[in-house]
Amino acid sequence: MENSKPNELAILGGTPAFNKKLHVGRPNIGNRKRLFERINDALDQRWLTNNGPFVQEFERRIADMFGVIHCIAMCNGTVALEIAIRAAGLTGEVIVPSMTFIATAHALQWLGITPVFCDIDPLTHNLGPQSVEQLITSRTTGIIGVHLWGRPCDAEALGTIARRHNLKLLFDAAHAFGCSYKGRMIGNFGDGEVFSFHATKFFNTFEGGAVVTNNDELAAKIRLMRNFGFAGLDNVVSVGTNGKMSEVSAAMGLTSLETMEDFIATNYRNYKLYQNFLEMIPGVSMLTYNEQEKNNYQYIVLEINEDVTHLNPDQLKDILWAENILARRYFYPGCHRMEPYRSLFPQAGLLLPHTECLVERVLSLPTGTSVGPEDIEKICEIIKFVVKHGQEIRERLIKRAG
Ligand code: T4K
Repeated sequence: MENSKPNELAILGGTPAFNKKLHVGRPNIGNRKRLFERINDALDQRWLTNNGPFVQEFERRIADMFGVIHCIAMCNGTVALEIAIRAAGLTGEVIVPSMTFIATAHALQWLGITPVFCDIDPLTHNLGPQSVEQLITSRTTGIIGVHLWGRPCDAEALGTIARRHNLKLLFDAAHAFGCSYKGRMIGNFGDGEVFSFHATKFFNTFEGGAVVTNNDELAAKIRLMRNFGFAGLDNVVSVGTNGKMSEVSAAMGLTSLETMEDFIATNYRNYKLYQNFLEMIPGVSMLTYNEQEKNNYQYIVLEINEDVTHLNPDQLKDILWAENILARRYFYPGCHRMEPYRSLFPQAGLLLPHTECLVERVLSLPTGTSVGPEDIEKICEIIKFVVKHGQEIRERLIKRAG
């Protein structure tokens, strides 16, 4: 784009750079033949759900892979969170970040528990342990850390705080499947951790999720809750819900496991390419992963410094969308600024300065197996060009708006 002019941008009347839409979270698909074989098998066996053979195999494989005792597969990550929260006995108030997908807060609210929003560390984007401790009251029963973007929380510090105050500690590990913290796989921390296998995650089961834990008692409770509290055919021993994973989802999960390392390798390749092409663009910094740990590299996250780029993430997003690059503002505007929390806790933002600042700066870019090296080079060239001409483009966008 060396000799291009701003009016060649699609948002200013030019032709979009891409014919196909590039999504954040386009599903990775494993070996179709193996998937269809498994689905055929399930159909032949006429066993479609309720702790079927594929679900059991899927659970065993995950537990073995991460060195965790129990894996309980679920229909999705949100229900897995709700069940884990209820089984862990959380009530009253639970401390969570606001910088997360809305499901983390909703799972609590759904159960009549008050989510108390805690600020993040601006460097890690995860719960700041000190801020957590300041929010503990006599009503607090637990902490839910979120390993945002797959980068682990400071599980050690949070564990110390939880023990000191006799609180339960859960982790929303929706982004952190296949990641490690201090050399140990995510899944082994706190009282339990929750994965999401939604279609948009690098590893998917169409819809799906799981709770993993090393606590036998908690696992037993979760298994009961997943299936209405049934302990035998006609024997219901406690309240439960329907959190069961279907055999089709487990078949997809088992098939995805076979190519999971390839998915990660592609994400890593993309991550390094983005890093290479985006470095030196003033005002744009890319979130990095600690390469000493295991990472899934599924999110490419930019932090935009508007003072330098002259364009805010929203304007940049609109410019990219016009080119068919469907960048996302995950997790704008923060849970505390969404309903019902905005109305319930109108002052929450006062305690969340880092969250409020960060949600105004971040932008996620497309990656995964449907994004190739040439796509990334082109995306980065556009970003470079847009930032170079930021002031002029901003003025033209403002003029155009009215
Ligand atoms: N905790 C955290 C921290 C989470 O991030 C999530 C989920 C959860 C808990 C809850 O887990 P689940 O109950 O979902 O298992 C997505 C996902 O719906 C959600 O799973 C995910 N986090 C969140 C970060 O992103 P959106 O708002 O991006 O919308 P969605 O699903 O319509 O799709 C996004 C883009 O992906 C679209 O532009 C199109 C593309 N797409 C989507 C689907 C579903 C495809 O190309 N193919 C597809 O099949 O929420």
